[in-house]
Amino acid sequence: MHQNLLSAILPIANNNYVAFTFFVGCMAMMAACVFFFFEMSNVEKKWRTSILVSGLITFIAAVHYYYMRDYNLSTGESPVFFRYVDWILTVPLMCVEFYLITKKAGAKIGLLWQLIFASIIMLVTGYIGEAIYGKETQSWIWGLISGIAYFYIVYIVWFGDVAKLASNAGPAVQKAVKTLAWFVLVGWAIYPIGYIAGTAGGLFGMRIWEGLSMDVVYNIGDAINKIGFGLVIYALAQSDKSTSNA
Ligand SMILES: *C/C=C(C)/C=C/C=C(C)/C=C/C1=C(C)CCCC1(C)C
Repeated sequence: MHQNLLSAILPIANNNYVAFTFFVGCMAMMAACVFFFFEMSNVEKKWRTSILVSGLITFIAAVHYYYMRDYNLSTGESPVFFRYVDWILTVPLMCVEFYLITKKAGAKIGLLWQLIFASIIMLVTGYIGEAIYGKETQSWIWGLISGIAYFYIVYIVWFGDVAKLASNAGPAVQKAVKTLAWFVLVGWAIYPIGYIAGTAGGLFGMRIWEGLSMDVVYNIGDAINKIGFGLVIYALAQSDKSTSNA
């Protein structure tokens, strides 16, 4: 038993940098999750649900990283299924964050459903492209459909209802929504790089970034986006606390 455990863990310490990023990713998500749950009591009541959702996002990711790390270590393959189960749970929760923040400025539940619907199209088509057509040239077509849904989310956040509602809100909310919009535009754009690198169809049929590990790219993207998103909301809750009594 100990022998098995050791031989399973050793590759991480040696040169398996893919396994290493799963390992570190798992730890980072756990730590972030503990942080958000404990800090819930340090923010004003109106921000507690937002911080709770940040904690849930990193909790769900921590559990999935625990399994993905194991799966990758024992098979050497991409844990495509766990990856997408994680995303299909956590990305809609990030949409909930946008909704909760802009709700105080009058956001309707329809906006939340619009964001969730677009993110489900983005992820389901991405999953089909990876899990079913990942080794065929046509994978790029699924990536393209997914990309269109992604740009629709970018549009809503930068120019649509999220942006409009934020401009009616206070300066703290305005600033936070702007930062989160940058996360969606730049941070989320990390994912298509992984997809292009890791699928046979590449970019419109062109094979580029072939040497990149899809999992390393996704793991970096997750760490930046899930923890970063949560920290932006935490900073918002903190700054709003200090200005509300002024
Ligand atoms: C915590 C997880 C997050 C924020 C995951 C986000 C995932 C994406 C934005 C994925 C996007 C994709 C494309 C835009 C095209 C290629 C296929 C995907 C699914 C990788």
